[in-house]
Amino acid sequence: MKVSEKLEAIIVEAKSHIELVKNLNELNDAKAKYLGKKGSFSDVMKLMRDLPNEDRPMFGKVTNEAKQVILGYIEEQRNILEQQIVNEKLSKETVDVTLPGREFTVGVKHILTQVIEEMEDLFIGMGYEIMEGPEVEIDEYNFEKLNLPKDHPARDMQDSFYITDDTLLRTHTSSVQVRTMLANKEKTPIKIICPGTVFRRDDDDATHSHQFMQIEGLVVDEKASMADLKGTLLEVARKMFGEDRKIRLRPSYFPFTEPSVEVDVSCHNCNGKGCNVCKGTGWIEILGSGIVNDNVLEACGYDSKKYQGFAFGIGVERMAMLRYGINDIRAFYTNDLRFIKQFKKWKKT
Ligand code: 2U9
Repeated sequence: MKVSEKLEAIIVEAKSHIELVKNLNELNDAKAKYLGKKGSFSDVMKLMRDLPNEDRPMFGKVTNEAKQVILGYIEEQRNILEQQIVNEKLSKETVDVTLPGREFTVGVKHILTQVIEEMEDLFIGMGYEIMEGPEVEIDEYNFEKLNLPKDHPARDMQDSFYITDDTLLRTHTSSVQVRTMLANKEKTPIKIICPGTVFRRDDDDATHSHQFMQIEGLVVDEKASMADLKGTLLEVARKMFGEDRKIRLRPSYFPFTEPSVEVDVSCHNCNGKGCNVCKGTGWIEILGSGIVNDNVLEACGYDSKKYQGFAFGIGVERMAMLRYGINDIRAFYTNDLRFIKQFKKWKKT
């Protein structure tokens, strides 16, 4: 058989073989069978040894051309097989657009944050500004400017965490009101609320915590009266406990206000008839307030003959406990998701 016929036979065989190859491994085997060291082409190349020198270039040329043809078949088949692999992968990875979407977790603001933000909205609507201040405070701003001189017995009402003789963890956010007045010296009106964390030495139990949150408010103007205070407190009570609520004021004592009052709201559970929430009285105590003591106005740089003010203090935890029927203050701080998640879908009724 002539060389050209041999090559032709190899090409025909290789073509039909390669076309039937089903995967890349088989394709590599086929390549070795025809073009490898021990393959069909090596056998043909051995014939070159017996050829006269002048015929060798032509021999080389034809065998090389035949080799290129087979390599072409191999590459063609490789493309087909690789495309098949891609197609198979794609068909397995198809997206079923009818499947329900994956639910992802949406966080919820802590209930104390929600209550604070709600109160902030209310007060911003009434023209108040929100002020913040440091949690580590000096004795002068936490007590002395608020008519609580050193060794005054009323300091016992707010057992404190002292850091040095003159610095402590603030026992109320009133120190922020003091700072605001000192920074504004007789500028009026002052109309602020001061939300924040406060600290008092206490044994923790279901109703006491050594750390809790307050929103305190202060208005100072030439005519900021008890009537203004009462109207403001009624807004707070209604915002927190419903539009039908009433309030009543009872005389009380705070060193920084004179006169001072304790504020009760008509029970939101029984509408004032008497139930276990209001202990049968129809009223629930929600906050303390009063007319700013003249000594405080003077100590903070305001002429008490010209200016008058009112102030109030709201315990945020207490407010939330009453509103949602929470009976253990520690639930706010232990971060049990079963507690926290309950306030996700709450809507005001
Ligand atoms: C200035 C002048 C007066 C703030 C006030 C209360 C009454 C009050 C309590 C409520 C519950 C504290 O969180 S609580 O335990 N607060 O009853 N706070 S008047 O009076 C001020 C504050 C600042 C310059």
